Amino acid sequence: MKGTGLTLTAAVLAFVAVLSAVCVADASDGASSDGYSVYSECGRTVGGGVSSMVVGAEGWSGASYLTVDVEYDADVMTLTEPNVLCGLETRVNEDSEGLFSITLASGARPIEGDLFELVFDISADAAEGQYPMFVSASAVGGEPRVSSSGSMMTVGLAPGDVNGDGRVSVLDSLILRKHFGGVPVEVPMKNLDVNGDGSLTDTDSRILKRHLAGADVGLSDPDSGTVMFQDSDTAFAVSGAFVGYKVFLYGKMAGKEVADLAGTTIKVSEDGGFVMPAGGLCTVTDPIPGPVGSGSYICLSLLQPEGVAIKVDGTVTNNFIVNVTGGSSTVLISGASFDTTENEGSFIVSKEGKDYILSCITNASPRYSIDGSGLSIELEVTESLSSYLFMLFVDKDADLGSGYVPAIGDHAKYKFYLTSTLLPLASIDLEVVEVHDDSYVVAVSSSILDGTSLVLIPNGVPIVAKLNTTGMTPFSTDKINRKACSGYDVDVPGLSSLKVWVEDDSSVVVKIETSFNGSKVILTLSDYRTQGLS
Ligand SMILES: [Ca+2]
Ligand SMILES: [Ca+2]
Repeated sequence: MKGTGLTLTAAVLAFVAVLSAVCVADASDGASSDGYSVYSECGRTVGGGVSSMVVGAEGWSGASYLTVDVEYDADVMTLTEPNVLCGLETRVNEDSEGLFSITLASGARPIEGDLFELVFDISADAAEGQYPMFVSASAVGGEPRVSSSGSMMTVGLAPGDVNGDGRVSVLDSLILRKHFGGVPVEVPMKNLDVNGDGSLTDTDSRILKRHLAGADVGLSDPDSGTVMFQDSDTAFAVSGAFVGYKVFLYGKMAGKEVADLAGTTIKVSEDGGFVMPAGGLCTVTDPIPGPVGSGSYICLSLLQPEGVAIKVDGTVTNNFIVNVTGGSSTVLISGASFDTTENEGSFIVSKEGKDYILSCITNASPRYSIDGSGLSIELEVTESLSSYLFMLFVDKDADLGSGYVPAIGDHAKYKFYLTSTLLPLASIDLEVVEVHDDSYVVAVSSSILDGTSLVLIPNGVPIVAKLNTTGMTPFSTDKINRKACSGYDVDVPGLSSLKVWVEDDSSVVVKIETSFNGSKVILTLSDYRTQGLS
């Protein structure tokens, strides 16, 4: 059907430009001096017990949404439930072994304070010690911001915690009293040795009683310390490691060199643990590969023909934001035959006798290859939310751009809404600022970013679109922006529904409603002025 891809084309290009502009600013190191951070606090339990972690955020004003990743040691703990602690709308992006990722939308409220709690079952054979829990956050809205930090999950008894519930309380004292009164108790005998001198005596009971009465008997937790992790570009701190306790590095952190403040190497034992030195600060100096410090990218496909599948890193995706753990990502498009064109990033996609042009727009150093399994796109994703891949499938017979000749000063105001994401309604303003023989330059500004970016658009892609409705029957007549409009159902292969409203006197498309991957896309043209529209 002629013209059906047009409005999507112009405004979606603009939308992608907006998103890419969101991401061009230099990555921040998330230092607290910038005024925004994530924090976390972990509980304490014994092997076989349950513990939790609370994650919160401070100072992300202006962020439309915040994606928070938590990385943990899946060999030692199992995430049993996430509990949202704030009134924000949330979406879980990933909940797999060792990685939990959630996105929170600000709505009308700031993203501030305690955000969510994660509850973990600790393995019964977990070694006593402390396990770093890494937290990283990235925001969209306002300036691009990324911050990382973390805290320690402690496995093992606090001195005086006789029943191993993570707290020193009157319950512990009661167990000791039972034991010394000759009543059998169900806790390991070593737990009763409150002062750790190897024997069970009245002294243990007395020390605990005095501690609970508020006396300083040396039962408080040891001094806590901080492990500084050196990411590829940034340093971030994981706090709450107790001096003299063993800290376990795991996964990608395992085997990294650790040094104390003076730069002296600290011995890491075979189990991956090292003892937190006096003074309470040490550094892990090797760069640590993701997910902490690695990327997410925006992956958007529109007008995908039916039967054409897109897999990201081996998984069918309908995620708008894709999290990458290794810095690189592979997108595989299958279910059709593919051919190259003269332009890198443009392909002919043939499906059931019909040809489409696929345009890929990305800033992530793509490497394209076509083989028996389909079209593969390898991407290098460098910073959180700084990368994007946009794929647009257009019917090869569609007549793009007829009737529009760009002129300086032409402008169009779009509003874009995608129900499956947490992005708020975005307004996107376009203004033509330069005109060349085969392309024109549009200044793009939007409600979801600061400043203006310049985007080069081929002359074939119009700033506003017209739809020739000759012979079509409207399903409705409406007033949109105080102008008489008619709505039409437009038949497009691969799209279950596409509704288009055009102005009766100009045939300009002012509203389009469709869906892809189960979410509704609504695009409206709220205001425009063109000089060369025939
Ligand atoms: Ca206790
Ligand atoms: Ca004792």
